[in-house]
Amino acid sequence: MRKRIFSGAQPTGNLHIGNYIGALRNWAALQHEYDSFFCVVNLHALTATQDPKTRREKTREVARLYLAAGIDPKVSTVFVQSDVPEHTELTWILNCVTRMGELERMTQFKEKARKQRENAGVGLFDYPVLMAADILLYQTELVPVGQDQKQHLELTRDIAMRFNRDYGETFRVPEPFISKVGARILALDNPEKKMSKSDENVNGSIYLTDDADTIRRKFKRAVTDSGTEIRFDETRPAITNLLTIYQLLTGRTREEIEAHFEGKGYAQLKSDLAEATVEFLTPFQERFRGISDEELDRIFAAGRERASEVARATMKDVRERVGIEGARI
Ligand code: AQP
Repeated sequence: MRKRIFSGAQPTGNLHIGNYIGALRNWAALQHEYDSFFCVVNLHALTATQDPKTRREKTREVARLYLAAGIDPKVSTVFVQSDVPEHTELTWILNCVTRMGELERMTQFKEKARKQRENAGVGLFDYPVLMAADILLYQTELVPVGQDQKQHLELTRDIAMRFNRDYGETFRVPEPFISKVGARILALDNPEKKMSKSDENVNGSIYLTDDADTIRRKFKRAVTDSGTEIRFDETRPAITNLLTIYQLLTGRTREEIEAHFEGKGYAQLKSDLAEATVEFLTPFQERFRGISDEELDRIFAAGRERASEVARATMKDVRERVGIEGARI
């Protein structure tokens, strides 16, 4: 039996190269080694303001981006979260073993709630429990995510261990898979924060659907550090961020890259990085556009069937463990 991985992205906006480098790229690489489940987490997207039509369209767009990134639906299970109602059922049960204090400590909630002020919803607060349900439902061993999801993963592990302790061995306790390089791609306009879909300033992110001119313009405007040398240096986050994107999109080593840019200026780095990104995204976007609606419908239907099979088996066990299997004595 192959070990299992689960991961997902929210269809809340345009996926950016941070999502690709921190998550999708690893999913595509790991899928041949693991029994893989990749979900478009549209129930998570309900925590953000979005009209239903856009949410529907973005759900399909995100799945197309998974496929364009190399996720092979013949190898991996690709599905939509709301197609498998066990996600919400398990969330309720896990809510009852999760502490308020644990959720209050989640930094993503604190940051997002600060932006939404008094309008922050209960769903936003409960987001990490839905995420725990997503993962535990599939008896997941490994969760490939970006650095920003590490805290949520730790909470998922705590919830699984507490449930297992209280009700008996039920869930596998998952491990995070966070790559050493590229797990936190920074915003181009502000290297103090991560590249983010929900960022109001679109110039901070390179979206996977951006055209060549937009990519060139955004990199040209990117913030740099003081100094002139072009090398990987943690004390200079803006340049290191640009070099990391270059490294991961071209597959060149750090040594090769530093040698290539020796004696050159920031303008050259930005221009070479823009061309490397265009070169990477051109075939990516062709694949994205080449996926028909019919093909996507077939992928979702097959994904729903396979995901439901696993989810139902876990929920049957969970219901029995907690004593809510109904009057079927
Ligand atoms: N800047 C990033 N660098 C590396 N990885 C990242 N991820 C997100 N931002 C970066 C990873 O992408 C996966 C999907 O993200 P998500 O849909 O769960 O959304 P998120 O983590 O909340 O971050 P986003 O995409 O910027 O969205 P918003 O702005 O809505 O919060 C995850 O594995 C994530 O770690």
